Amino acid sequence: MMKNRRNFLKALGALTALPLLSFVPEHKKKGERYKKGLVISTWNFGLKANAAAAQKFLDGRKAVDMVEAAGREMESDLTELSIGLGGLPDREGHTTLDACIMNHEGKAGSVCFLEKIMHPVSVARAIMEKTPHVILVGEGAQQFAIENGFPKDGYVNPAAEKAWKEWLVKSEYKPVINIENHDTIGILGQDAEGNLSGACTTSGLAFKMRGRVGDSPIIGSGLYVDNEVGAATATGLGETILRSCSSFLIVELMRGGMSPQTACEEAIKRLVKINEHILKVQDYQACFLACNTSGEVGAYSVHPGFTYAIWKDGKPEVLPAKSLLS
Ligand code: SD4
Repeated sequence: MMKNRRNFLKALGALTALPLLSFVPEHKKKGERYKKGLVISTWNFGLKANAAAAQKFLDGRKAVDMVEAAGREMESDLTELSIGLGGLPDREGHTTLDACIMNHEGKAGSVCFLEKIMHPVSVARAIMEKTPHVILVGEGAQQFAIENGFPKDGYVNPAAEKAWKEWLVKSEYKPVINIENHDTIGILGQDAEGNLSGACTTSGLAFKMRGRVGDSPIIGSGLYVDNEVGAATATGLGETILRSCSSFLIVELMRGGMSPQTACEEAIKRLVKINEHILKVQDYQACFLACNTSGEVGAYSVHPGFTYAIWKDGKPEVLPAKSLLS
């Protein structure tokens, strides 16, 4: 009787262990963290940003330094129409900036609707490191930036001003997909200890309503990092991404066992579903980029045309992402 009971319990134990075993997340099965240096960022211009991050890696710096350097590199380019002070303005002619950063300890900082400050990504980092808060916006964010040594800068990009004046003629607001005026930069980096960080910086949608904030500075939408699992970032029409908390979703899907590629694909399908009553899928673009702790990478978008830059094992490359629609 006793022996039968023992056998029964043993069999039961084996049975219950089976499904558990089959649900061991992929990143745990592989075990090893990637430590040879990884930087991925959105769009072709990510190549330049990655080079700045790679230099930090080679100097022995942390992932958070790598991603911040990449963001700053793009913000310093005042000819860039979608990032930093050179970015296209809102419908009233003001360039307003959104950025965020998240490190391997789950600390995050974000700045929204910031005006006349050259390096929003560094302001976001200062918020993360020097305040008990996560997000500062507008006037308060600018005040914090100035108090923390970021100079006020009234630069106006003549090309952005000209485009705004042309837009004013019709004042038609149309979020255009892809085209060649690249977009937001989202950067994910992994350092020599295998730790992950991410950053995102943008001037947001061109000719947006004054005060509009997109997904890019919102932790969980435009960026998310969980050092146990992986990281994700987004670009595209922010409203679609905000409604679906995409970067957090991608990390959670990876936690459940999906590869970064499958997680990005699943998150795009979810985004399209969530937005189906609001927008026609032909009318917007959304794009995701992700990596896990083992250094595997995924990228996917709604429409073709999304590219990403990768720096891995010392090799820089730009690659096209697959897309849901053709
Ligand atoms: C926003 N996601 O403000 C940003 C813009 C962008 O591709 O990434 N466009 O909505």
